[in-house]
Amino acid sequence: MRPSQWTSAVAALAATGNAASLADICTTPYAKAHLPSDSTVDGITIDTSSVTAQATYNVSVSDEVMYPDATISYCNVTFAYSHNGLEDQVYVAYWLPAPSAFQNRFLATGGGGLAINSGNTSIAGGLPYGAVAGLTDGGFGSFDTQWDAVVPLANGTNNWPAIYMFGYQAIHEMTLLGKALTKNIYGTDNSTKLYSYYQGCSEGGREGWSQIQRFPDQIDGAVIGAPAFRYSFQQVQHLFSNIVEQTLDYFPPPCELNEIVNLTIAACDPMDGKTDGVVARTDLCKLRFNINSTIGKPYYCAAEAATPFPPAPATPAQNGTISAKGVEVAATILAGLKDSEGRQVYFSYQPAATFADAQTQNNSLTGDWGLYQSELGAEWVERYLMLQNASLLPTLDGVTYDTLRDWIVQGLHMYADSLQTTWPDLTPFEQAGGKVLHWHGESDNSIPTASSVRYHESVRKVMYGDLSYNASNAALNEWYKLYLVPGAAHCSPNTLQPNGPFPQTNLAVMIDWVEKGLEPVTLNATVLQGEHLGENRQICQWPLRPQWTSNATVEPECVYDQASIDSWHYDLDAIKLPVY
Ligand SMILES: *[C@@H]1O[C@H](CO)[C@@H](O)[C@H](O)[C@H]1NC(C)=O
Ligand SMILES: *[C@@H]1O[C@H](CO)[C@@H](O)[C@H](O)[C@H]1NC(C)=O
Ligand SMILES: *[C@@H]1O[C@H](CO)[C@@H](O)[C@H](O)[C@H]1NC(C)=O
Ligand SMILES: *[C@@H]1O[C@H](CO)[C@@H](O)[C@H](O)[C@H]1NC(C)=O
Ligand SMILES: *[C@@H]1O[C@H](CO)[C@@H](O)[C@H](O)[C@H]1NC(C)=O
Ligand SMILES: *[C@@H]1O[C@H](CO)[C@@H](O)[C@H](O)[C@H]1NC(C)=O
Ligand SMILES: *[C@@H]1O[C@H](CO)[C@@H](O)[C@H](O)[C@H]1NC(C)=O
Ligand SMILES: *[C@@H]1O[C@H](CO)[C@@H](O)[C@H](O)[C@H]1NC(C)=O
Ligand SMILES: *[C@@H]1O[C@H](CO)[C@@H](O)[C@H](O)[C@H]1NC(C)=O
Ligand SMILES: *[C@@H]1O[C@H](CO)[C@@H](O)[C@H](O)[C@H]1NC(C)=O
Ligand SMILES: *[C@@H]1O[C@H](CO)[C@@H](O)[C@H](O)[C@H]1NC(C)=O
Ligand SMILES: *[C@@H]1O[C@H](CO)[C@@H](O)[C@H](O)[C@H]1NC(C)=O
Ligand SMILES: [Ca+2]
Repeated sequence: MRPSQWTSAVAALAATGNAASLADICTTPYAKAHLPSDSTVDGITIDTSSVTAQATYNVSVSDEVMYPDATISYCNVTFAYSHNGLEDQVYVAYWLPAPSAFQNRFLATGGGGLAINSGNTSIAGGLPYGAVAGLTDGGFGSFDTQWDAVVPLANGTNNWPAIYMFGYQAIHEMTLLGKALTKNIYGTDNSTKLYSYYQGCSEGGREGWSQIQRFPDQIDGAVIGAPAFRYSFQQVQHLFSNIVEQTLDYFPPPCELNEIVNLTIAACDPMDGKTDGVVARTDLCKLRFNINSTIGKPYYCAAEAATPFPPAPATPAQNGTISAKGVEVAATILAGLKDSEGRQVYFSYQPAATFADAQTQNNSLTGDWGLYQSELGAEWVERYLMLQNASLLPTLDGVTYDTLRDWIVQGLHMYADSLQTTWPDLTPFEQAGGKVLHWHGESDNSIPTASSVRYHESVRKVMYGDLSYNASNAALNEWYKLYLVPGAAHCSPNTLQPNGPFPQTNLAVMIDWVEKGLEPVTLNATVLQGEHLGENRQICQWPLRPQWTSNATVEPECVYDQASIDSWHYDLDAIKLPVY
């Protein structure tokens, strides 16, 4: 094409709402001319002067766990809007593929911890699939500002708009605006369906459920990992291990608990039928492994520097033998929170997960190990329940299992309609044709794997309670499938179980399901580290559990095992109302 033909081609395409290249659409005037209208979201005003558009070409993304390696080019379009009546400013960012790469897809993304977005990580995951992807800053001040920077407004005064923005509103608005922007930019005609997806893990997983539960028409397919939902329980759970240590008055050197984990992995690995370093059946481990057998075994760890995430202080070299007290701490943590009357309040991580919340602190003055506050748990109580502008509690003195129970109930009262995110009746979403792939690492050390099992079970009972167990699971699994990922840690592969599979291609699987009707049975996964790097694996669909017939077999049989299924369910008899 000669330059003059090029120009007229662009003009012709532009006239129909299309454009020829990434450069053509990636200008501020073009983005401004194709903004969504204010009426896309009730009660907002878009600041047209805030629009930016910047193109990036041929950037490589690699070693991501939520999508395979790729080279992507995109236009980053950002703009701000405000809520009428509030003097706020919310920024959204969208990464748009070149028109030739666009495949009629939109992907909403979320964050992790107290961040409402994942920076440039999750948003890049749409580009390999020709999707526009979006994120929001929640109105918290900048794309890098976390939610806790704006809560409370002052000591004792909650920032309710920010609570609801984080809870569900910001992702909802970003999704509506993103879908409208996408249609405008690419000139999608009204008869062409724009497929809409969500992908996120941890807090990002909770955000995904927050949308499905409230906005049934918004998302065609959601890929949800290890969601931080049942929020009031989940956040207090982070403090439980510290209170076990305080109650039992024993503060294990981290190495002691790490060796208990290593011995647990070694003992429970073969229970799934294949000795490969992966505990694919933590349920059998829970039923059969006696953790007391680790007492007296030696441990040694070299000195280590502090790490920012997960946050952990520096540790000196540790050399000793596993004590009965150390094992009692581990066993009490694994049994889950019980109140002083012995009633179950919540449940814990699976055996073979590391004891991340049980972190103790070396006192360099006394040389002893002592109490440390698990940050997410402590901040939840101090900032969001006590409404104090601080990230740690002043002290854990006097805090008991009953205190933790009461904090859970208090959080339930305060945030049942904003953060809890366990509404179990998904009938509207199901009737709109929505689909969910929900996955959770079986060795997750931050969000109990049983938390996902409980929610799947709650939805099953609420929606299909009049059917038999098998018939109701079959009905539910037609559109909402749960997969427990053998050996996987929190939203990531696990260095302690490197041969485990990881479902890196979830979005591709979901797209095939939504757009081609290819319903997954086992979940596609890949080994992402170690000697089997790159090999394909399949993951069994809940409630079936993996079992290998020999060391040489690559794929498991997916078996029905009632005792195993039962081991995932808890009667939370300390809480006198349904806990979904
Ligand atoms: C991006 O890569 C493609 C294919 O290799 C190449 O044709 C193009 O020139 C590159 N673009 C830029 C801006 O480097
Ligand atoms: C994300 O940001 C990092 C750090 O600035 C940069 O190295 C990386 O290339 C960015 N990724 C993408 C896909 O733009
Ligand atoms: C998109 O561009 C804006 C404005 O330049 C920038 O602040 C933001 O970090 C970018 N977002 C991403 C996810 O790259
Ligand atoms: C909360 O404390 C931080 C310092 O930790 C301070 O920067 C911020 O201004 C305080 N916010 C309020 C509302 O007092
Ligand atoms: C699409 O539908 C909207 C409202 O339903 C209408 O205003 C608009 O003209 C239609 N666009 C096209 C290209 O048909
Ligand atoms: C546990 O095993 C891992 C290797 O799988 C090793 O790096 C670590 O040092 C072990 N921990 C202890 C306490 O021995
Ligand atoms: C499987 O492999 C482990 C070691 O990798 C070995 O100890 C075990 O005997 C093997 N099991 C069978 C049935 O061959
Ligand atoms: C482990 O040992 C403790 C005493 O140290 C005992 O109370 C407990 O019952 C033992 N657990 C098992 C499963 O044997
Ligand atoms: C650990 O302590 C034991 C007994 O004191 C000693 O024999 C061993 O050498 C020590 N190991 C290391 C690595 O320091
Ligand atoms: C704690 O640190 C101090 C100083 O680094 C050291 O002397 C002491 O042995 C450590 N305590 C333990 C239990 O390792
Ligand atoms: C707010 O509460 C925090 C934690 O209790 C305290 O450190 C801070 O000084 C208080 N701020 C004001 C303005 O009172
Ligand atoms: C399944 O995973 C393999 C890598 O293990 C990948 O090559 C393949 O494309 C994936 N299938 C789907 C449907 O995404
Ligand atoms: Ca195994």
